[in-house]
Amino acid sequence: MPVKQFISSVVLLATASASSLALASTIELSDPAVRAMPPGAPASGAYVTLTNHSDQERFLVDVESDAADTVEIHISKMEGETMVMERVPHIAVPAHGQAMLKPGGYHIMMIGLAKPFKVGDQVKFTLVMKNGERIPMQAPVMSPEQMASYMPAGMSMKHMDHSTMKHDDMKSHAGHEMKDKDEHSAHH
Ligand SMILES: [Cu+2]
Repeated sequence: MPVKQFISSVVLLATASASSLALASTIELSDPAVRAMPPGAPASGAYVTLTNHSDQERFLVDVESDAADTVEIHISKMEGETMVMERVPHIAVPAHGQAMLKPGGYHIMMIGLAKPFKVGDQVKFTLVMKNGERIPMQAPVMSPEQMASYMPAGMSMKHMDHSTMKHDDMKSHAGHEMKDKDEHSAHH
């Protein structure tokens, strides 16, 4: 690269980083969660919301963790009456948009757990993007009750499953969970 051009790109870079701290990572993670499983359970799932602050579509292509032998990106979907899971090659995060990994949809599948996940434990992951970026993530292990009401921020009812049965189910769970949480915090 000619020196002059090199200098101008350095200046550009410096300007960009001054105006935006997000230069290092344009992907923001929120609401990380790992599902607690009973001892002996062979697998569990992890969830997170990725927000893309850049003008380019980004792709989550891999997830690494020492907490399980195998970590894969999956999607859950209905096949007739049955919920099935499938491995996917990537999850797209649209420019200035979000990708939500959540129960019943995209998730991080952990198979062969190194040790049982206890509620409150923190599990470490590395999210690998298609452009080579590696994003560290730490996710708390959540109880079944917490998972029942787990809903990523910014997710509204209209984004959810449109079957009315599911809606009613979710609502009643959410209501129960509120009470459960209050009881929990009173005990602790
Ligand atoms: Cu799965």
